[in-house]
Amino acid sequence: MAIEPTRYIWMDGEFIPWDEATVHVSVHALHYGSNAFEGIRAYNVQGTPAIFCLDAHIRRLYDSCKVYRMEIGYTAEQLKAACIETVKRNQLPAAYIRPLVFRGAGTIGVDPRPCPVHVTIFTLYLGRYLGPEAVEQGVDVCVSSWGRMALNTFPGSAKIGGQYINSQLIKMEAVENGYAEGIAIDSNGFVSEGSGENIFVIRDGVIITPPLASSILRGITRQCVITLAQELGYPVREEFIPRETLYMADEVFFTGTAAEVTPIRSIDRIPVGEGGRGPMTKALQEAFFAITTGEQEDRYGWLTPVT
Ligand code: PPE
Repeated sequence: MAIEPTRYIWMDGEFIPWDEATVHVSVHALHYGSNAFEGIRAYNVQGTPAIFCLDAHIRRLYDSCKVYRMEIGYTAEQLKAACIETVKRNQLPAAYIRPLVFRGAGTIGVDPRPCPVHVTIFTLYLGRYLGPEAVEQGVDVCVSSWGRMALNTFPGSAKIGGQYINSQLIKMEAVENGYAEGIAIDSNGFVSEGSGENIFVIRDGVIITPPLASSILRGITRQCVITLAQELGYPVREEFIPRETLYMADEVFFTGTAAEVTPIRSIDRIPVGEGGRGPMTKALQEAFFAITTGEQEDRYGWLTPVT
């Protein structure tokens, strides 16, 4: 997604013009990947922007920072208010919000603790992540030759910039080979997730998704989809998933803030089910989009209106 500048960026407590939100080349995060971030959507809900799962995203940001000993100098309430205000000031009807906590300039050396912690939030317009037709037609993906990091190498459920170097390898390889996305295998040989999405597999009406112990990010859309599946009466289980389960599935789909609910229509050129979007995936998408468009009531309190 190409970045189209918006007007204001929140940086360390103040709104500044887009072009002024710069850093020095010596910042620790640039050298060592020491940053935590979130990707949050604001949907256009019947004409008013509303931020999706703001509390859960801000909570995860604090969780990620805690693991890496980054002290955020603001309360969660302050950061939530800043996200709301950034969308408002940029007059966006819908947006992708990117809060970023990073280690600034101070020392050169691996230990980040002498470096100050900065917090910034910018917003962008964002359309469909995996292409405009992806949500209806589904995407063609591969199993990556790059594995997801082992549990004792990186904390997979912390959303840390440096860890996305692994995602970059997965994504580049997939795109170079003509696929929309790659699926990583965990260090025990089980299915983990896409470079920027969680994965769900359906067979005989049962939905399965990898557990946190498969080095996945604790996806917020993943949790929403589990909730909606349960409401629809679909059995959902968190289970270790062997690779071949992907090829034998009736339906497979990705979830993520950017990807939303995206069907997978083929894996390694093997069609998934009939090779398009399956009926349960469609029902889950409809339930999801009914909330994000405001067609149905926000019965789980997922939306924070920007007023
Ligand atoms: N796994 C990974 C590795 C991941 O990056 C994401 C989000 C997810 C799962 C889904 O998590 P959630 O958004 O909470 O449902 N990826 C974000 C960044 C994508 C990007 O290209 O940047 C996102 O979707 O915003």
